[in-house]
Amino acid sequence: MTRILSGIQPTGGLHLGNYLGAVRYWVEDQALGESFYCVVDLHALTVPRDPASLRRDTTEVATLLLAAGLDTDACTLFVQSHVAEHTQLAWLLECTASIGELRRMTQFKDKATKGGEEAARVGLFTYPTLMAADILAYQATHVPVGDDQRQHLELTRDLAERFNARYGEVFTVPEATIPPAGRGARIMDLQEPTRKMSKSADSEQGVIGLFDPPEVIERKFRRAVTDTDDGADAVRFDPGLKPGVSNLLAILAAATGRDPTEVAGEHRRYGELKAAVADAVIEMLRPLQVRYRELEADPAAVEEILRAGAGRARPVAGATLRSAMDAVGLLAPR
Ligand code: AQP
Repeated sequence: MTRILSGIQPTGGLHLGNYLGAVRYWVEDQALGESFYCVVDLHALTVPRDPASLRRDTTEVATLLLAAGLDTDACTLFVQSHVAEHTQLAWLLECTASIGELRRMTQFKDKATKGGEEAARVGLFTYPTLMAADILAYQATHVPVGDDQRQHLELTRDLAERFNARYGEVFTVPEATIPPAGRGARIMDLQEPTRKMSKSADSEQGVIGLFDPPEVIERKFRRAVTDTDDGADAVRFDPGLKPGVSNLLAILAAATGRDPTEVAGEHRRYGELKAAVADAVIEMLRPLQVRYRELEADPAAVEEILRAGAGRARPVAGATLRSAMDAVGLLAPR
């Protein structure tokens, strides 16, 4: 049976990369099997966060996921910290992972380097084991994520296999479902097309926010960094040699459900391509933005959905936690 699990951080300002790399697939695939989606608020604490903004962002992201099309008749939507089993299971996985393998996580290296490793929070280091617990607690078979999460998914698989080999079959070993390259797997920053579009980018100019109004989207695409040659064949999909143009083509392809090379054949000039991408993204985001405005008017309804979601998630995660505790020799509470 297909069991889907994925999560998103309430880090404020969800962007086009989050949507095209993950959220859109959550919506498309929510009815393929049993699906669980969570707002991973505990992960947000791995870097400094203002409590009021974390609270606000958690509701905002949940509302946005509903606006994007998650249907609670088809899937379970909840907040990670509302299901305590995640952190309990994370401890068992911390005692399965090694310091060496966590040290190899590139996301830790990137983020820890920014403020200096000595000052980095321990949670930033151990967060991949919590992510593994999020996934393994639901015996997920498939985890739809962007390409940047590939390494964390590999770690999750390794931990599941190691735990099963040591203590007996407890966990399903999950597969990452990553969009095809050039179709949303890794959307790049419009100003720095060799870096992924990210919530923590230094400047907002290269990041398309899901709430950006049409004129802002147009302006950001118009100013997108393209590559310097502007010959007749300048518009072509070649991420290695032409990262800026290829990113625009990948966004257009992902937004219109086509292939980036096919899309490239339809545009001769950068300006024309930029206008076409902006139009496609504006049209794609319009219904989401309209629906968001409707849903945000009733935060109590969203809170109720999250409460009910946690109620559905808890027994599933609880059953896995009890099996894992039993397997390692802990006296599982009756
Ligand atoms: N640029 C991207 N292209 C494609 N997919 C992406 N994702 C993130 N950025 C891109 C995918 O979105 C999902 C949710 O991401 P997240 O918020 O849980 O974590 P993140 O990867 O840390 O997101 P950011 O925006 O990059 O935040 P910061 O700046 O804090 O690191 C995941 O499935 C992710 O793959």
